[in-house]
Amino acid sequence: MTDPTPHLIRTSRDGDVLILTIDNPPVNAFSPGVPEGLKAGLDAAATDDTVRAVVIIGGGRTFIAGADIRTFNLPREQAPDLRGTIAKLDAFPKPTVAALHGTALGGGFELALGCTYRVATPGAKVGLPEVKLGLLPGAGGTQRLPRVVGVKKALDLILSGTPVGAAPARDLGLIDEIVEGDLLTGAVAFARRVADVRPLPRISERPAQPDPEAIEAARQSIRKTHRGQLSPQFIVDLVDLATRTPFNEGHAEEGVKFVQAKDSPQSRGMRHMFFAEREAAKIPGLDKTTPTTDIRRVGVIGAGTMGGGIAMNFLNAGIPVTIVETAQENLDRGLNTIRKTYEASAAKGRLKLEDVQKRLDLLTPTLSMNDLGDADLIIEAVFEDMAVKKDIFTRLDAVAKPGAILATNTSTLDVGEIAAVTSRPEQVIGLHFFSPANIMKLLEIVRADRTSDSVLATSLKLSRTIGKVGVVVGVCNGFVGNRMLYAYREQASKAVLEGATPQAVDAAMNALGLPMGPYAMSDMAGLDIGYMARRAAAERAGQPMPDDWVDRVVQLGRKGQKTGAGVYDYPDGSRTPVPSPAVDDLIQAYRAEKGVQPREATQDDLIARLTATLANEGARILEEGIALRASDIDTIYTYGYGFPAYRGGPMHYASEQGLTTVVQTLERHGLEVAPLLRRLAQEGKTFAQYDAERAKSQT
Ligand code: 3H9
Repeated sequence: MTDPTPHLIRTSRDGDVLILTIDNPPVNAFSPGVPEGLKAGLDAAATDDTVRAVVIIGGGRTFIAGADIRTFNLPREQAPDLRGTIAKLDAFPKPTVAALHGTALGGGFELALGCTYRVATPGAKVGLPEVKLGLLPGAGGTQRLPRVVGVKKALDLILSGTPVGAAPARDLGLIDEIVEGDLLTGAVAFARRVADVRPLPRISERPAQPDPEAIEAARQSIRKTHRGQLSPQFIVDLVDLATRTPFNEGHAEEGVKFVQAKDSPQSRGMRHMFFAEREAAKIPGLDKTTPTTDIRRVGVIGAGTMGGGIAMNFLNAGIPVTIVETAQENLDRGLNTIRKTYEASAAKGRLKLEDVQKRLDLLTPTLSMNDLGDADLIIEAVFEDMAVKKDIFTRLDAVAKPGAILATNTSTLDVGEIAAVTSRPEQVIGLHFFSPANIMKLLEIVRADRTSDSVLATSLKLSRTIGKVGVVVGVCNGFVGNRMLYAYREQASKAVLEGATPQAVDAAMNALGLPMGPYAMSDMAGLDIGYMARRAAAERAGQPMPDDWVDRVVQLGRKGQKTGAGVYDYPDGSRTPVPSPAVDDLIQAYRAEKGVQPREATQDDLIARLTATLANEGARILEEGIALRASDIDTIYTYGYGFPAYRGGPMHYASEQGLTTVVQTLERHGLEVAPLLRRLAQEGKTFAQYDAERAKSQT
């Protein structure tokens, strides 16, 4: 037989079994060319009497990792026909066996479910992660999965989007056999064993049992876990439908809902974030040949909340940590917090009890910086005071071994100025963790003017080792995230001065999808923290502190949740914010003093104003070269500041609104428009187009 599949599919034979190998690196996504190849292979096999069964397998590192996300913006007729390919498999007259390794995800796993049988390597994972892209499994997944695992488990798998390993998948009936040796050999042997089984056991022909309780529980749960999101609601409806209609009807409805979800701004936002996160790892000038250092031991200076949290990241990754404090009491307190945090995880079943001790055994507490001589990376995490940091770095320079990376966790200070006190400024970098540092996924990697490429590349690699999303930024006050936060808070404060209530501002941000508005957030973090940072910044600049009603709240001794009162009241130690009559009075008096006649602001206007402020500051950050791309800013704000991924980050959100509209909003509120933002608006462009043009000019 001549090769009927000249596309991204390789065709071969093992006796009476036809093998179709998908060859579309890096992850065998279902791109144009894959369906054509598979269909041609199946057509040829259907009419060839010497073929008794078909094996479909992925070349390279994985089976199909899903539909090709980049094709979702293509016109419908150009999109690869995944649903049609699976329909062909479902109707195929001979057994088909999907041989899975790596990650069979989304449309890839749906294709496997459309085959008659599935075999897998022990390390394979299968899953339907579409919900993480604001989508739903649109190639039969919502209809086939409940027919195999029941409604409850299907909802768990599809709503969480978390893949499962081969062994649990076999226990659930999703995989028929685990192949211990060579996958292809095992799959061909399996295909031969089932070649004569008739009727073919098609999943689409099985019934799905109704489970109204599970459906109701899922509806309740997604209101909390996926607040404001469209696709999880579709998923629950479709899984329910699988139990009430014949396969073809449910399948048709799934197709309609998939297109609706795919074309929604929510999915566009989440798809943007998927690629933004991956782009952040690509730094012009760095590549695979850039040398990196192995980080085998880490030193952390400071065992406070931040230092302790930072240390845990490395302990979790199996990297030993030496942690330094100035007084035994502080060291004991820090260690105790780390232990308690691990024990709490173990109590919740997230960590094995024996792992608690294993991780603690990797931690060496000390009161002497001299014990850091064997560390490959030392991270300073003491309070924000330039003099203190300079002193620490001078001493570190003397004790750290040659080649060690010296990092500061500063969130505001000039990393270059800190580096300049050492004899090795090229080895100094900012590693800005976000609190709680053991949980938050973001790591701002601050490149100072003399930081070496190797130190930068090592830091990026390390961010992945400890499960963080590292984004490279330049030096300025607050770097990217906090600088935008300052602008946002200042604007929120002005909105209140002009007439909005703090609770209306917070409610607007909640409606946008942020878990907390600026005031609930400041109260939780400690209202005095921003106050002290502003005071220190004003002192550094030799200027008086700008007048702000929020600072007057702090001056009343209302420092947030920790004092039972901040912008809100927290009666009886509660953490639920309650509007405060005292703060209302203070705001009214402040308005009167400033001669401001309060005007009510609508929720839409508050959202427009605050998001426009973020994009405006982001545009300045881009112009100054502090961030490499608008998408990096989106990654920072989504992973570090709770901006909902389904809005795609503040720069993407601004582009979705239309940059002209954003400019108009800024002008309406008397804000100075960043020149880059104005230019893009005039040219009718988006921030994504700006990123693409810049990337092109750099290659
Ligand atoms: C779907 O299937 C819809 C259907 O239900 C219905 C259709 C009708 N498409 O992450 P990595 C690229 S929705 C296009 O760095 P890893 C990625 O951008 C889809 N490109 O590697 C990167 O490119 P670059 C459901 C994709 O080893 C490169 O591959 N499936 C896709 O850390 C390497 O990726 C998913 O949601 C894709 N589907 O992780 C799975 N996937 O080198 C999404 C990856 O230019 N993918 N790329 O930066 C993943 O979760 C991870 O990529 C995976 C590998 C686990 C596969």
